[in-house]
Amino acid sequence: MSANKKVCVVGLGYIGLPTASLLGTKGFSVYGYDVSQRVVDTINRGGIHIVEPDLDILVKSAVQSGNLTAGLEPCEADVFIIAVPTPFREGHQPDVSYIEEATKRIAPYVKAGNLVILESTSPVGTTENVVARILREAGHDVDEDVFVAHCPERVLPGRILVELIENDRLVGGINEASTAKAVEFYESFVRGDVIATNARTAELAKLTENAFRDVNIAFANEMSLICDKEEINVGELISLANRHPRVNILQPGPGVGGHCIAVDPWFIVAGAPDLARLVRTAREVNDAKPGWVVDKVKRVAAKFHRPTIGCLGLAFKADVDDLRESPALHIVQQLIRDGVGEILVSEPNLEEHPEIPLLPHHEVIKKADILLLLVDHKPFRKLKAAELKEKILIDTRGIIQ
Ligand code: SAJ
Repeated sequence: MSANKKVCVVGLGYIGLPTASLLGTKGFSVYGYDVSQRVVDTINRGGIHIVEPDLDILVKSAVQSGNLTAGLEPCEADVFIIAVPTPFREGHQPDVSYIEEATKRIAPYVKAGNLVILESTSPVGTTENVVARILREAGHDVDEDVFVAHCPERVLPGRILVELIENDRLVGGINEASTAKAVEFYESFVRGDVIATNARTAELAKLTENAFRDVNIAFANEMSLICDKEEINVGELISLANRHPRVNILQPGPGVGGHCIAVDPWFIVAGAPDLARLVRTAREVNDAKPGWVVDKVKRVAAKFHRPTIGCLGLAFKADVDDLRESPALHIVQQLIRDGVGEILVSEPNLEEHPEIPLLPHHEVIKKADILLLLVDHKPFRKLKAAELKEKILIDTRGIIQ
């Protein structure tokens, strides 16, 4: 597929905006469609509304070159990329309403020969039963002249721009012609391998990747509870076990957060509730970890008369400002709600939080009786056990030596 093709990216969030700006600097003419006036205005000014390394430079250059514009209505294009959220509803049931709405909105602009790609992480069957179905209902011949494929995004927040180019991509069409069209499109800008499959396999492969990571972290978190009981250092334990050539255990923490790993495994469970026993249990183990941390802090705090508890970190993981599903945030809010001492908080990646006052970390450390390390942000990784020896340290990430 040659450059100068027109691409309409639907949803300018964590995946859509980096993808749109990248394509804009690779010679495509890109139009980003989003429902938020604020997002559209920010991008058209060459600015960004999310934090991601180097994204500001890329968006600015794509906008200044005239290859990226944004608006509140879809437009005609050769390729449509849907990159909208797929959260879950009550009972951990997948919510594909954003995909439905996005497909309905673009349907009047789709023409014969166009390629429609779903990048949003989706339950098995969504590409066929939601996207292709809605296009069919709108009168398009998706078996003949409109091509529909799933190409799940697989980029790690914090490394999005690198991984968009370098990662291998899975491309699964609803038929062979759709797969071939989508492979040709991704091969025009991806350096990793572009691997052809069908839509359902691509959907489940993406869910499987995140569920695998969740299960591995759940194992580490379970070992951390066992080590706490046995008075064994879990970090040392895991690093010793990982010396085995076929063992690779991830790190325990205060729980698993973010909008991907804490969500996507539930889509597997929802599709096969009787079969996905391990996947469900891993989610439960990881979801129980914040409560365990709160209980541990309470047990330690009970030895003081109204202690000052210094909490280091609020984000869902290191070196991001993203608070979605953040276990650190849940823990801090619970400690505040339960009136466990005086809570002081530092989050170096945020200027402010609407409910929780933030302080510089050296101030929090200085005043704290109990220091609760929740996120392994860069400035916290520099802390040494020797300089904190006056404090009672609860290091949920095991980074302070
Ligand atoms: N975490 C641990 N221990 C670890 C690793 C992570 O407790 O050893 C925690 C983190 O602190 C965080 C959560 O897990 O709370 C998730 O963080 P993450 O860095 O593992 O993953 P995400 O959610 O930022 O991105 C994942 C990635 N998936 C995989 O690595 C298989 C990314 O490639 C996907 O594109 C992304 O989900 C997505 O969008 O689905």
